[in-house]
Amino acid sequence: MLHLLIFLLLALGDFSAAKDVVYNFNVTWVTANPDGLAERKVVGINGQWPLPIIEVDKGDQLIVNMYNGLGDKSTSIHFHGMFQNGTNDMDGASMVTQCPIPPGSSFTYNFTVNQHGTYWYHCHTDYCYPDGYRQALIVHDKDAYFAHQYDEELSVTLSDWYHDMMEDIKPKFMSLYNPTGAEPIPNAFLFNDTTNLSLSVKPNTTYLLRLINTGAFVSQYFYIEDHTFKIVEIDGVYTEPTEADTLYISVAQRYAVLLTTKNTTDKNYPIVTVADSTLLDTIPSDLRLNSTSWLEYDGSAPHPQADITVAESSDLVPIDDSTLVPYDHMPLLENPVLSIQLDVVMGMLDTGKGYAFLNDISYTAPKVPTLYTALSAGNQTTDATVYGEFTHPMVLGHHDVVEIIMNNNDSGAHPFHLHGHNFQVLTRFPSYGADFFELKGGDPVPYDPSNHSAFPAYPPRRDTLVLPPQGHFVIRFVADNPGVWIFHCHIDWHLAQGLGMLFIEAPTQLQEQMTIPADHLAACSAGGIQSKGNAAGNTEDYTNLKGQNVQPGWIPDGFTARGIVSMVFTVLSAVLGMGSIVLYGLSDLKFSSTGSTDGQDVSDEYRD
Ligand SMILES: *[C@@H]1O[C@H](CO)[C@@H](O)[C@H](O)[C@H]1NC(C)=O
Ligand SMILES: *[C@@H]1O[C@H](CO)[C@@H](O)[C@H](O)[C@H]1NC(C)=O
Ligand SMILES: *[C@@H]1O[C@H](CO)[C@@H](O)[C@H](O)[C@H]1NC(C)=O
Ligand SMILES: *[C@@H]1O[C@H](CO)[C@@H](O)[C@H](O)[C@H]1NC(C)=O
Ligand SMILES: *[C@@H]1O[C@H](CO)[C@@H](O)[C@H](O)[C@H]1NC(C)=O
Ligand SMILES: *[C@@H]1O[C@H](CO)[C@@H](O)[C@H](O)[C@H]1NC(C)=O
Ligand SMILES: *[C@@H]1O[C@H](CO)[C@@H](O)[C@H](O)[C@H]1NC(C)=O
Ligand SMILES: *[C@@H]1O[C@H](CO)[C@@H](O)[C@H](O)[C@H]1NC(C)=O
Ligand SMILES: *[C@@H]1O[C@H](CO)[C@@H](O)[C@H](O)[C@H]1NC(C)=O
Ligand SMILES: *[C@@H]1O[C@H](CO)[C@@H](O)[C@H](O)[C@H]1NC(C)=O
Ligand SMILES: *[C@@H]1O[C@H](CO)[C@@H](O)[C@H](O)[C@H]1NC(C)=O
Ligand SMILES: [Cu+2]
Repeated sequence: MLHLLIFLLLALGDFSAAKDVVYNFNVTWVTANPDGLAERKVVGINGQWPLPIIEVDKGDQLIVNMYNGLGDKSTSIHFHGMFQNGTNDMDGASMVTQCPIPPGSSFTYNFTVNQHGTYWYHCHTDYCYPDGYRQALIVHDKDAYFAHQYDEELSVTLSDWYHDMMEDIKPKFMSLYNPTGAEPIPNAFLFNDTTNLSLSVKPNTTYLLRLINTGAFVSQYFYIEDHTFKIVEIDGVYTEPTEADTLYISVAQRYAVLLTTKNTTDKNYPIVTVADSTLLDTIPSDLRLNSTSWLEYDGSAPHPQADITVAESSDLVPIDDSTLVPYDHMPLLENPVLSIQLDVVMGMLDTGKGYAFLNDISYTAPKVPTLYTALSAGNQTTDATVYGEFTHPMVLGHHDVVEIIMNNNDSGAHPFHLHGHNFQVLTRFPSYGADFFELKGGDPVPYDPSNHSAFPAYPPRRDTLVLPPQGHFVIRFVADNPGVWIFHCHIDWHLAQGLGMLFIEAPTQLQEQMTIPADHLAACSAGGIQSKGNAAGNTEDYTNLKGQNVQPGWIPDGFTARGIVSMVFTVLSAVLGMGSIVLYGLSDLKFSSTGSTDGQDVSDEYRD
């Protein structure tokens, strides 16, 4: 009787009842030439690239049946920004919530989408999405507060683009020849996976324009000449409508804006995207940092190039996302139970390569996906030890308010992303705008609890936030989503260098709600990876971490980074009995492992 009642209520209350939305993805290599400059292999789906946009309505069940037809590379899918509440096993992060899916294996992602707004999907396995495996995921919501304020919808991705394959870039990046960890410089910047695109618009019409940075590295500024717009959503969170003319969109961030077109159709207007050149160590003379696309009112009228008046990208003044107000006015979370302070540091270890650290840990993937450790550890699941030292695990209590203080000791901006949650942004220094880069290369200004801007009553929430060079931010969230969630810099190079850590959230509750589907376990077997045991793969004694993957050793006291590089070269030349070194193929040799007496260095494999 009760069931019948509930059924009737559901049926009457909602005319567009939740439905299953099924996608079948056959993932294979295809070729593409999105910038017109170089044809290359990219990851395609069902023989196509650009990839299909996933579109669902709020409340739908999304089912993606994926077959890995790449032949030579493992993969996975992360649905960026989806909370995966109750479905942590569908989060897609390799060696965190699943085994990488080896070639020839199938895997089903299946979860309920109880969110709305602008998201994206991308693979989350050892350097893979910059090869093209990324696209928009849109959750339509007929109940959005602005649903009746627009006529049409447009969605556009921005991204950096490399002409070389990740498998070719990776060994040069994590290499003795790149001890400072300089990030590979993209070859181009794409606007919706192409260049010189015209968006045809009607006059006197309001568009909901969704913008998603699906890049691997570089943030981009966005503006439209002689137009303003109203921000209504950031990272899936509706905001009070806020007028703006310029946005700064880091990789993984999303904005949805209402754009009303002009009443006249005599001109076309440049849509300008400008790459944040402060992130680039060098700027090749042939790299076009700014790109012009067009808001096209009349296809036969001229399409002028953007008139960029500022000399440096950092002179553009974007709206400060930390000042936006969420439409639901969720109040500031008070009295955190746990406050975690993290310092971002970049440096070298004794392999002579560049790494990234939160405090002194460079995230190193475990031998068993951490979710599977949490599920198989019995009552030891709440003991952080079982997850290993180098996954940087932090166990969170169910419903605890958690605060994270991030201090940046590095001169790069880092867009940090938390899986499974939005977080409130309490404060950030310096703020977006003219001063954002003012500390770059100088002394870090860590967060001072006795000297900060007043926390907003209704802090903005999002899932990816930019940490300014040498600056800081403070965020809070509620641990109301049992699961293993990775918190990491979304610059793919930095994640590969270890700029991440794990939250093991309410693992006891997680054990009660989760059973791993058979195809997920089969992916482990097919890849020769255990689906039980602690971080070292020990299934008998979960507190014995012997054999765990470890980060490389510290450079011994008294050695400078420069010294270690020349020592590595000396040792190599001695070992090889050569005066001059043949460069090819040496980049993966290691000369010592002082910090890994009973462990195994996994400096480059499955760090993300
Ligand atoms: C995937 O696509 C490839 C190439 O078109 C094809 O050979 C293969 O049979 C497809 N596999 C599946 C499971 O659809
Ligand atoms: C886009 O325009 C630029 C500059 O006019 C040109 O160099 C480039 O080849 C164009 N891209 C494509 C894909 O045609
Ligand atoms: C998806 O998950 C739901 C809820 O757990 C389940 O009822 C359904 O059978 C699953 N569908 C597929 C295709 O796995
Ligand atoms: C952007 O590209 C996607 C797929 O490639 C397409 O579906 C979408 O319509 C494009 N957006 C615009 C505004 O043209
Ligand atoms: C613009 O559209 C509004 C309603 O959509 C209409 O009232 C108005 O007359 C239009 N203006 C022009 C100049 O077309
Ligand atoms: C278009 O015309 C309408 C009605 O005349 C006016 O209210 C509106 O402000 C105009 N829109 C723009 C963008 O100029
Ligand atoms: C825009 O691009 C042109 C050509 O690459 C360059 O000369 C100019 O400095 C760029 N401006 C900015 C602000 O990046
Ligand atoms: C980061 O910089 C601050 C201020 O200079 C310093 O106190 C702190 O020890 C540094 N953190 C690490 C992990 O090196
Ligand atoms: C965990 O379980 C074991 C046996 O199942 C029991 O002996 C032990 O006391 C439990 N430990 C805790 C901390 O509850
Ligand atoms: C408070 O913090 C700001 C920004 O970090 C700094 O400029 C100022 O000097 C600090 N004031 C005091 C009294 O420490
Ligand atoms: C997850 O769902 C529970 C209710 O089942 C809810 O209390 C909690 O707020 C949700 N968390 C997130 C992050 O969606
Ligand atoms: Cu980073």
